[in-house]
Amino acid sequence: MSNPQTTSQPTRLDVIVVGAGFGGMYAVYKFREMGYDVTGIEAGGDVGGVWYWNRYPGARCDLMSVDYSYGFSDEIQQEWSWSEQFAAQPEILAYANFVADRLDLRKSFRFNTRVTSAIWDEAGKLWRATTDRGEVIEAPFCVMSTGPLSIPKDPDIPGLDRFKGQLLRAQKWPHEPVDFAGKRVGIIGTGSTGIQIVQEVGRKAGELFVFQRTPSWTLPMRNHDLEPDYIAEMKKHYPAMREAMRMNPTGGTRPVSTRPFFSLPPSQRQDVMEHAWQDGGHTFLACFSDLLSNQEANDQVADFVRAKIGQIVEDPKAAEALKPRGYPIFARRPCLDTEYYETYNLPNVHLMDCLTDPIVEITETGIRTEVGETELDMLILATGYDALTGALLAIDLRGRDGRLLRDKWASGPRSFLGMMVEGFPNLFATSGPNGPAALANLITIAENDVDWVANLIEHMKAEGLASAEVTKAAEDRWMNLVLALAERSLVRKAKTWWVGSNVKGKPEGLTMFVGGFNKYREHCEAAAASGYADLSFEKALEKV
Ligand code: NA7
Repeated sequence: MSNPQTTSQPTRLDVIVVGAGFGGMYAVYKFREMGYDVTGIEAGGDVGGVWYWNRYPGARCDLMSVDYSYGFSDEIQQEWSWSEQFAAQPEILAYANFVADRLDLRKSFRFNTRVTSAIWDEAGKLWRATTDRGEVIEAPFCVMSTGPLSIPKDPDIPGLDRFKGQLLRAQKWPHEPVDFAGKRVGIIGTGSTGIQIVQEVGRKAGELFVFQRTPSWTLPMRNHDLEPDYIAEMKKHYPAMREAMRMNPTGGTRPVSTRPFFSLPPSQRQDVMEHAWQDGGHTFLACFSDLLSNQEANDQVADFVRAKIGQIVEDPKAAEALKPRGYPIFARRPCLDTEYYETYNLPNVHLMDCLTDPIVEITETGIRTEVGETELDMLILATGYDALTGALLAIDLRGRDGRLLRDKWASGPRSFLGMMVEGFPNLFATSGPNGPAALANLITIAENDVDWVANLIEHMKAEGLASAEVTKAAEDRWMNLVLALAERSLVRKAKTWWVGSNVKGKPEGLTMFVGGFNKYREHCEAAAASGYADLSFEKALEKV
């Protein structure tokens, strides 16, 4: 690989990979192992993707650590041992670094470099990517592993740039420790990120003011250390476990129930819900099959969880404000917490209910709501992301005939399997917006997608094909399926980043594949088994 200086001559590769999160890391490894000249381009300073940036206190994955890890290398899964059931960000980042060291990945990446444009050259049958360092890189294949959560979104509140105190963004957290002791800290946002921060910072700050607009559903995580015996057992059975994950709608090991809620008598339902609450994690979803399709069943679980909130939070007014209403439980990403609700029983933690007293502006010294101003030394933004499509659309991506992806997706993302877009030959996305994306284990999806793309490229090489493009008919067929399944899911009923409603002007709609990872994988396999009948190919002048 030539050096990463600005050059006037384009660098020629076989494959460009964008992103050094878990998808991009595996993609670079896979293509390198296959003998291709591949380089990964990453805006961050090192590997890890979202886990490189999200260093806020309390950052933790809400998937079990043994699930949220690579299965492609038995050496790696045997050598690495997780310390907790749900790993914290430092351990996940350490894992990403371990993998990068173990596979010597960094030599194939350019860090601190952002791809600003990628343009299909029809004559050369290649992608020409430009970076913010002025480099031009050409390759027949371009793989976007840009991640569903990589473009932070500031709140649209006037005055943000006026604040004279310390402003902290959860998604771009400083690498140095932040001291909250004795400080008046405000936080805007109570999604998964805000909840993780509140339960941590509430115990450290002088005063914590939580500006909550929509209360989230959150369930006890019940995290714990992993015992050596458990880890040894896992390692013994990793191959079977990974196979089970591939068969599972979540892409993880948690079993999925086949028992509808109302198939049990009321007292047994109550017992099962109590067990799920005590067990922690996403056990509710392992207990009932229809919580995302049967509104009545969903309502009963929602009532159960609201009652729990009322039992934990001592101040009745705060308890009421913390109870989510008006949208189904699990239709927003269900958060997992550790004594989040208990945090509101601390005398220094104050819930600021923005539904009854909306934020008007951010001032030099704090936050002004309709009722008055709260003075702050520090303000934390946990206001989410321009998710799923944000990172792809941030790049000036032009396909055949100069067609812009932004134009094609003006009414929402459309693709085949979340991986290929009609009009954009040889461009691939891993964990793309029309696959299972946020609804299943992203590492399982990324491995599936990278393998699928790798197999396609091998097929093209064997057949002497220069370009592959999904047909419009196949893309339409996939999107019809995605949208028909979405129509039946309660997930579309909440206003969230899952449906794009958190970003002003973004087209709204549930465009993820809600049929489960296992079904998604079957569709991917069928597409390959058909000899890629959904794609049109062009012959190569010379083999790649
Ligand atoms: P989320 O889940 O999108 O949460 C963002 C939060 O920020 C949410 O509570 C929003 O309230 C709040 N927000 C955004 N803008 C405003 C304004 N202007 N005023 C008040 N509150 C605001 O992002 P997270 O980072 O927490 O989680 C993203 C994913 O990461 C999560 O689902 C997991 O998969 C991991 P709103 O709901 O819009 O009323």
